[in-house]
Amino acid sequence: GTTPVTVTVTGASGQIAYGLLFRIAGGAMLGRDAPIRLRLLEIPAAVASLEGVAMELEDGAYPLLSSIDITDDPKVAFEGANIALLVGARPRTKGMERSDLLAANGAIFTDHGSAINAVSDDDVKVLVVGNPANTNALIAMNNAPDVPRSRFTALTRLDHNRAIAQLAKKTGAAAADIERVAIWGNHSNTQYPDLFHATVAGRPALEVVDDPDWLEHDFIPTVQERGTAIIKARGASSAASAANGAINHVRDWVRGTDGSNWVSMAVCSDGSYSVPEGLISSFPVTCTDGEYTIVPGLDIAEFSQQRISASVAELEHERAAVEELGFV
Ligand code: NAX
Repeated sequence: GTTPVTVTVTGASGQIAYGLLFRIAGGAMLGRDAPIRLRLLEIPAAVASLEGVAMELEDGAYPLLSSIDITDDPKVAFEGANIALLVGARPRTKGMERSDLLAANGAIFTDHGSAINAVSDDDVKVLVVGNPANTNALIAMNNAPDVPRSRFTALTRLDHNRAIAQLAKKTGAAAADIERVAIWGNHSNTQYPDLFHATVAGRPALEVVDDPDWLEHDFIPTVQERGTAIIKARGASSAASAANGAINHVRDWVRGTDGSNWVSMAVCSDGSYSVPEGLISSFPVTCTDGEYTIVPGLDIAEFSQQRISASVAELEHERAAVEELGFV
């Protein structure tokens, strides 16, 4: 179509956004036939820096980029949004307790959820990247009562891609030959990266690998702790890879997943796999016509069930904490 798609990005002068915006403008997220209107949100102190990012976006002379608006007002930023990428969040700083972090982010995502409810387009799709991503999405969702709950998602696609990369490395296969990896639970180090249904060039991954010790003591902790390993090596948290995961997530949600494959998205649970209804938890999903479906009917081994339950228990604790603070 020729009507521009309105894409809102929060935290737009941050490092993930810097890996995201130029690729969105180039068509990597919505395709080379979709003109884009960017609406970029920052806190007042970062607006000057955001003006510089907007200048660089202009300097790309992107054929698809029809306009760029920058603002520090959520009601302006989310106006008419079709796609909303909630990247901005309050990081944990020295001396901050966990409850301080939840409180600071609770205020942000309450505010952004109600702005989405008030001014976004009826078809808005929301992806929360800012941490704690699942619980921030839960807060935004609960503060947007007029938006269907299915429109609120959180990013676990980076974790999913990390799992594919580790399996590819172990087996010598190409990433493209790997299908049906899944991430369950929270985007945190309790997440469960699941290879029980994965295939490598059509063969069961765990048969190809044939190394239970690797699965339990190498693969799972490597994927769970990958974010920390990046911080150690780079002196900064994952940025370009997170941006890539976000682009993959929205692209597949809007344009559909491929054939027999699935992807991982944190979405509002309908009670599938005993994940309490209403939690934003990661599942394997397929996407068609702009809607995702949790992959039904998978056999979950006891090994997997224990790990899924542990991560879901963490999500329930987070929900209880933000309920107590009055955010949901
Ligand atoms: P940066 O600190 O570089 O950028 C965040 C930006 O958000 C800052 O420019 C800040 O001014 C802005 N911001 C803060 N509050 C805001 C508000 N109320 N409205 C609008 N903007 C606001 O962090 P970056 O590295 O870009 O990471 C962004 C978030 O992604 C963090 O919460 C980070 O923890 C999270 N991540 C999530 C990942 C995932 O897979 N779900 C992986 C990467 C990353 O750790």
